[in-house]
Amino acid sequence: MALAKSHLTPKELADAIGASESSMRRWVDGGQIRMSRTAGGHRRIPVEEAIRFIREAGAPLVHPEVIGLSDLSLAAPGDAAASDDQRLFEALLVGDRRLAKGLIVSWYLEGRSLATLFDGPIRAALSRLGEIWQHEQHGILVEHRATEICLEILHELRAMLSAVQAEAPLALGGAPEGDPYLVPCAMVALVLAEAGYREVNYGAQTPLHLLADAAAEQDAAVVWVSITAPPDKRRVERDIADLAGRIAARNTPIVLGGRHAAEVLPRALANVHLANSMTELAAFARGVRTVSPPHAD
Ligand code: B12
Repeated sequence: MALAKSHLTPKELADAIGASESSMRRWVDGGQIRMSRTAGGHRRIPVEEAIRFIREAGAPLVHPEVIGLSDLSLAAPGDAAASDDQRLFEALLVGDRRLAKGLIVSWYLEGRSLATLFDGPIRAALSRLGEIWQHEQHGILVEHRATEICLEILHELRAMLSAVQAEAPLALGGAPEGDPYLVPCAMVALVLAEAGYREVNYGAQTPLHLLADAAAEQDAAVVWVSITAPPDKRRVERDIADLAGRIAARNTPIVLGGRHAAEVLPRALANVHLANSMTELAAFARGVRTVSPPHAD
C-alpha cells in the first residue's frame, strides 16, 4: 500500500496542505477534522480522515509526500491541451504506473467521486486500449498491463476511503462463471464502500448459486452481479432468476450491471434492478440505505 502512514500529526497535515497551525487548530476545534489521541495524549489524524478533509474542503495538497502520495506531483497539469481521458490513456498505453496512479488519485483528492472517475476517464482509457489488439498483436500485452495497473490503483483507492462502520449494511457480489473481468467487480465494490457499505467482492468466475448462500449467512442488504463477458444467456438468466428468488424472501435487492447485463435480465422479478453505470449504482445504493431501516446505520 502506498500510504506511508496510518496517522498524521496536526503539523504534518498543515504542512501537506500548506496551511498554518492556527488554521488547523480552528478546523479541529470546529469539528471539521476528527482527531484521535495516542496513549500519551498526543493528537493524531487518521490518514483517511485527512483525505476526507482534503476532498471536502478542496484543500490543495502542496506536499503530497508528507502523506505518502509523492506520485501525485507527476500529475501536475502538464500539457493543458490534453483532456483527462487522453492523459490517462497515454499513461496506461506506455505502462507508466506512477503517472496513471498520480492522475487518478489527484482527481479523487480534488473531490471527484469514484463513480465519476470509473465511468469517465478509466472506462474511456480501457475502452480505447481494448481496440489496439485488433490491429496489432502487441496490443494484448498493452491491455493486460493496463488492466493490472488499474487493479493496483483501485486497491490503493480502497485504502484511502474512510473506514466503514462495523454495523453498516453489507453488499456482496461478483461476476458469473465464464466471466474473467476483474476491474468492473473491483469498481462496484469501491463504489459501494464509498456509499458506506461493508463490501465483499467475490470477483470474477463466481458460481452465482453460492452468492445466495453467502447473502443469507452474512445478512446482505444488497447483492450485485457484473456481466461483462458475453454470457451463456439462458444459463445466466436462469441463475440470476434463482438467485433473485432465493434472496427475495429477505427483501434483498439484486443489482445487475455490465456491458451484457441487459441480455440476462429476468423479467417481472421485483427485486432485480439494472444499473447502467457506476453513477447509477451509487444512486441506487444510497436509495437502498434510506428506504431499508433494518440495514440503516
Ligand atoms: C481488460 C480486458 C480483457 C481482459 C480482462 C482481464 C481481467 N482479469 O479483468 C482479458 C484479457 C481477460 C480479456 C479477454 C477477452 N476479451 Co476483453 N477486454 C478488456 C477491456 C480492454 C477492458 C475491460 C474492462 O475492465 N473495462 C472496464 C470496465 C469497468 O468498463 P465497462 O466494462 O465498460 O463497465 C462499465 C459499465 O458497464 C458498468 N458496469 C460494469 N460492471 C458493472 C456491474 C454493476 C453491478 C453495475 C451497476 C455497473 C457495471 O460500469 C463500468 C464503468 O463505467 C475491454 C474493452 C472495453 N471496452 O471495456 C475488452 C473487451 C470487453 N474484450 C473483448 C474481447 C473480444 C475479449 C476476448 C474475446 C479476446 C480474445 N480474443 O480472447 C476475451 C474473452 C474473455 C471472455 N471469457 O469473455 C471485447 C468484447 C466485445 C464484445 N462483443 O463484447 C472488448 C470490448 C474489446 C474490444 N473492443 O474488442 N479482455
